[in-house]
Amino acid sequence: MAEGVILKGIGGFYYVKTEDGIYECRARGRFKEQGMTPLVGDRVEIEILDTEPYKGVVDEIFPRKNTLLRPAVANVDQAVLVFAVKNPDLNRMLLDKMLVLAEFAELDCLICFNKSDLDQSDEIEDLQKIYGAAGYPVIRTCVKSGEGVAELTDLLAGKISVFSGPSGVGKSSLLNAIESKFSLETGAVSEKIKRGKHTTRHSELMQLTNGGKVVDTPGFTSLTLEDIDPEVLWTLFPEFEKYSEACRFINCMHLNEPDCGVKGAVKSGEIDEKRYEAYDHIYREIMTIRKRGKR
Ligand SMILES: Nc1nc2c(ncn2[C@@H]2O[C@H](COP(=O)(O)OP(=O)(O)O)[C@@H](O)[C@H]2O)c(=O)[nH]1
Ligand SMILES: [Mg+2]
Ligand SMILES: [Zn+2]
Repeated sequence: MAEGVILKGIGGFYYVKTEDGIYECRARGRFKEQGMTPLVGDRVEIEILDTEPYKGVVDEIFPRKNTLLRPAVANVDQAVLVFAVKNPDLNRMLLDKMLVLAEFAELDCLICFNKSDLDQSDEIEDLQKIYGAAGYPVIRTCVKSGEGVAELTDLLAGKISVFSGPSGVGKSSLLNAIESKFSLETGAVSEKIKRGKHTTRHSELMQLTNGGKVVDTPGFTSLTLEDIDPEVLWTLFPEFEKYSEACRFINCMHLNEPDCGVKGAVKSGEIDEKRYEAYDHIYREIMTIRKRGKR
């Protein structure tokens, strides 16, 4: 017996990394009977069948900390949200939506503002203040100069991370800068769409030298916005919490209520206006989707 982590699953074989090496494993038939599919990221116990070459059987799947649907990965420790300030332009609404979904999935987030070489007006400095105040670690990176790459690498050590963010922000470039052995495809969006659209992709955990593991497929989905109860949406904006103590109403949603501590903090500049706007916007979006669903 040995314990390990599934790095890759393909055609009914699971590649399990253990202390002595990577075992090619089948899974016990009873998993299928139980409707259970081993996932990349699963911590498992295997029975060793052979060591020349390494072959085994997945015997037990340990309880999962979480499960993402797309990419299908278990036990993700953090989402690295990568955005650029320019090329493509920063889409803060998308960033805030991704943060809300990650908070809802109880996934830790790390925000990475890449392409700092294109940041002519010190926008990243302001963003570091805003998102730092919300409690998120924020780093500034540049693949061209190497700025922040070592810092990012350190933050990935020993964890399973998914990289997420719009196309073209430099996710693959950053990973290549972290581990030169990766040689992931990078480049203009239009070029990438042309290539192999129909090739089926199996997610895989790429191993970093420092013990970190990164999912090779960008994105994270487990839930959608309409799964979120609009009444608790505001709790997914961590920086609202302390100001909500000053609200007159205990069930204040910080929208139209009088004497609202959160709106007061927006007015005084303590809460970033755009973060509040994102809250208001997402709230209305959830309400619209829910009303449409009821008809
Ligand atoms: N100026 C600049 N360009 C970058 C930087 N990082 C990546 N790029 C470029 O941005 C484009 C998209 O990068 P890619 O890694 O494919 O983005 P992905 O779609 O997020 O994986 C490529 O042409 C990269 O060379 C950076 O820090 N600065
Ligand atoms: Mg990419
Ligand atoms: Zn309030």
